[in-house]
Amino acid sequence: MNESNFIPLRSYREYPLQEMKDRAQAFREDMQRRRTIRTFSNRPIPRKVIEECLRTAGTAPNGANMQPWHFVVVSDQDVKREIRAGAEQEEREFYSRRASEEWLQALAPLGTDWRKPFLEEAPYLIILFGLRNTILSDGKKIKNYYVTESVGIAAGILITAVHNAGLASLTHTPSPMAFLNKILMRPSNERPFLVLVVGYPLEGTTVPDIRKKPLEEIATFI
Ligand code: IYR
Repeated sequence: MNESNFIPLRSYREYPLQEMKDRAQAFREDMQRRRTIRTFSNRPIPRKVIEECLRTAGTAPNGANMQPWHFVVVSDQDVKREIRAGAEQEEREFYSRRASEEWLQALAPLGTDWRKPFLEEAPYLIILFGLRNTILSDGKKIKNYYVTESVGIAAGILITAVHNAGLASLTHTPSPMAFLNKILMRPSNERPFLVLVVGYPLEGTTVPDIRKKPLEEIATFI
């Protein structure tokens, strides 16, 4: 029934302690440069770069290795326009009716509103879907576990990979997102998780002057 096949771990690499510290610090410094942007240049990006970033995202640890995700990469201008129209329709509702006063206040420092021109301007939109179930090769349908956690981890790795390649991104979550299934013709067992907008920053891009919490605030060592 449950066949497992174990092979020796060959890919693991241990670093000397000093190198371990240096690498941890260097990576932290590089990640600290990452900023979410909302104004993108339309400069093209080689598809190969996006493919590599998606392969990297696909390495994410996940529930029972079912890899319950699907990435739809949109560069077609007409599809981008449709996605923008769908997102703006939902966002108009969000900003004028759905969001509470408290939520709008929390968003105020980010300067966001219902307009989403970046959905047409950026060269790539990557839509992450979580697969609620998987169809096995024998046609059997099985339920996936930890889908949200799995796709969330894959999203984090994708964002990191995109940054590492020297590109910028925006994590966009129009809500609700069912319009994405329709436009992208994805089946109902696939639930949109987020839209990752990827590209070069537009010249003169500004970002809100906000900080990350210090370590003492986000971590406890016991
Ligand atoms: N989805 C909306 C609102 C929004 C919500 C959160 I929480 C943000 O961090 C940013 C935006 C929008 O995209 O404008």
